[in-house]
Amino acid sequence: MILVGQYDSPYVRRVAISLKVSEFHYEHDTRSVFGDFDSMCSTNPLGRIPSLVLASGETLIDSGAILDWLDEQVGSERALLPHGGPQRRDALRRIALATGAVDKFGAANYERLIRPSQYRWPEWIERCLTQGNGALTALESLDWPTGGALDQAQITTGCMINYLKVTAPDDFPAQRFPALDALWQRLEQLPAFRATSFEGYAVPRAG
Ligand SMILES: N[C@@H](CCC(=O)N[C@@H](CS)C(=O)NCC(=O)O)C(=O)O
Repeated sequence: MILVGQYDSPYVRRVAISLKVSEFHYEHDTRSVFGDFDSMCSTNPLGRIPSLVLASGETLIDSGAILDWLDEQVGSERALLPHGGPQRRDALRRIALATGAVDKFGAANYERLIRPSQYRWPEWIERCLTQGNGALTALESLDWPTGGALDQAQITTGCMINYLKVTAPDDFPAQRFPALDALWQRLEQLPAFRATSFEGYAVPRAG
C-alpha cells in the first residue's frame, strides 16, 4: 500500500503512526499537496492529503475513512478506536477536538502565512484562534494516560500538538497546557512518532 502525503500534515501523520502501530508496511509517496497539485488531484479529486492506495488499486481518501478501514482490518481487539459505548464516545470527542484544533489553527496559519498581507482579515484570524484555544482548553482538562497502549485519541492529539509546536509555537505555550505538553513529550519518544517526525513546514510563506 502507498500512503500519499507528507508528514507535516497532522492528518497524514496520524495515519502513518496508526499504520506503524498496527504493524502495516507502506510505501510513502511524498508528493506535495501544493507543489504537485494537478497530480494530487488525480489521486484524490479534492486535491487533499492523506490518501491510501491499497494493493487492490482502490484509493481511500480522508484520514477518518482510512483509520476506519485500518481498524476494520485489525479487528476490534486491536482497533485504535474503542468499538462502542462511552469509551468510543469519549475517544470521538477527543478526536473531534484535536482535529478541530488543527482545522482552526490551520486556517489561522493559512491566513497569517499564505494570504498576501493586504488581504488578511484580523477578525477572522481572531475567531479561528478563539475556537482553537477552546479545543485546547477542553483537551487540557481531561485525564490522559501516562503510559500503556496507544489509541487513536492519543495519536491524533499528539499529532495536533506537534503541528502547533512546529507551525505556530506561540499558539501553544507549554505553561498554559502542561497536561497536553506532557502527553506530547511522552508520545514523541515512541518509535512510531520518531519515525514520522518532521521539523519544517512545506507551505510557502507570503510576505
Ligand atoms: N478531513 C480531511 C482533512 C485533510 C486536510 O485538511 N489535509 C490538508 C493537509 S493538513 C490538505 O490537504 N490541505 C490542502 C487543501 O485542502 O487544499 C482528513 O481528515 O483527511
